[in-house]
Amino acid sequence: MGILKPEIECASRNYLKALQSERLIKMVKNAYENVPFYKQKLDEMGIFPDDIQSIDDITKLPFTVKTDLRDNYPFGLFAVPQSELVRIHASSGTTGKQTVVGYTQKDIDVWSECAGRAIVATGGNKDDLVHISYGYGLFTGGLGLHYGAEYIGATALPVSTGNTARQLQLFQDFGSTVLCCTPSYALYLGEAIRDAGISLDSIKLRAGIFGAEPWTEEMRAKIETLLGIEAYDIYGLSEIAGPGVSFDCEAHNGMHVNEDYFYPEVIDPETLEPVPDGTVGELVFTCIGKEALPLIRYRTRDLCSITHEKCSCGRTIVRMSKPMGRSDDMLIIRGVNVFPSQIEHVLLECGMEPNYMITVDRINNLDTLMVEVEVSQELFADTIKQLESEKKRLEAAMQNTLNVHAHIKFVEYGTLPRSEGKAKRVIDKRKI
Ligand code: DLL
Repeated sequence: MGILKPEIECASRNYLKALQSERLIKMVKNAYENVPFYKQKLDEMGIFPDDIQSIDDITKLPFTVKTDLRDNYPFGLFAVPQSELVRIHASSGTTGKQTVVGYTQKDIDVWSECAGRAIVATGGNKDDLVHISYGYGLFTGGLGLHYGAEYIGATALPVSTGNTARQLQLFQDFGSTVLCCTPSYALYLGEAIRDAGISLDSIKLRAGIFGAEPWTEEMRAKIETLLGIEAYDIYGLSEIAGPGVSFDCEAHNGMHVNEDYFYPEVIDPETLEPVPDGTVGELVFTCIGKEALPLIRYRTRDLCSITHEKCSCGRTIVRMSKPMGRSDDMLIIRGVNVFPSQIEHVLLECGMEPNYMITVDRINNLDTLMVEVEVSQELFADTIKQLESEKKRLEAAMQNTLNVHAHIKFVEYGTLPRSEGKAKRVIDKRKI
């Protein structure tokens, strides 16, 4: 498969380290001189830009968290005046003010290149018609992949989300080759193709670039079958750039971090100390190649591990494992930590449909966990006795993996809400 920038993506570790050191020194200076928040923080800690001589000095620097962005809403952490910005994006999150991010022209170029690397890693080139069904707007998904597609000279098709019938029509009429959207929407599009009786031979899709939410390997297999494509993961967050912070290659064995621009660390979220390769912890990024928003050691809340081992695809840049969830998505049920992705894993492993809804409640001071899952038409037609035994099998599998009891409730196919963007799969009534 293709590699857009082999001189970086396959560079020696020494070369990368030298580049990162040079860029870190420059960015810390920029942050110190142009962002009063960082000047104050570093002054308080008695650290000065000159103390940073190489990338290894990064651990001397303070962390940045989401509330720092919110406290300095909207433009307080920007290192350039608004006249230097060419774009603003924002992410809504579930609570509080929007998190606002800005880009200079150079930042947009960097981000487009990173998204371009992700498309090229799927075998993408100028002959591709990149069908973008991520949302366009303040969300970074749509425009991120759009600029990535144009960067490599492919044809961008800015369909955005929604109007599923039109999406299918365009697949057939325009011959889209690469689909970009959330994995939950990809699944929905796949189901829609199947339900409409459209033959996979009549569409030209060959690859999909899916991200913006956690998804399991089982979900990947399901989407690949429904759409007749190879599915690639893509990771990113608006604070750091958007989609393309890291991306999947043909090995599908972790996502390659564009570490020449976004330097990753994994820390223990309790002690805040870096953990060794292979150990799961919280992912932290430093934007060593950005001008407008030079975030230092930004705590993503995403939980994963990293490895510096060379990949079979030839790339040497660090790989991160699929984020299993965010520390703030983790449910604590009767004291046991449960991630929605574990529930998805069990359901798909047991042959169920990946359409489910998790409801957590507290009844008589006891937490309860209910998983509604859609069943296929065939299963729904089964006798009550058969359904009951299927339910028992699932509940046992859940207990095994989660170590807590999950009550399974079967619902008819097509009755749970479908998502065009990030799927909402958890209702926690305990907070209400
Ligand atoms: O979701 C950017 C994006 C757009 C990424 C399109 C990929 C594709 P935010 O809205 O700021 O940005 O949300 C970022 O989404 O911290 C993760 O928790 C989660 N996330 C993003 N990609 C993945 C992925 C965009 N591939 C937050 N796997 C991140 C798991 C993901 N979680």
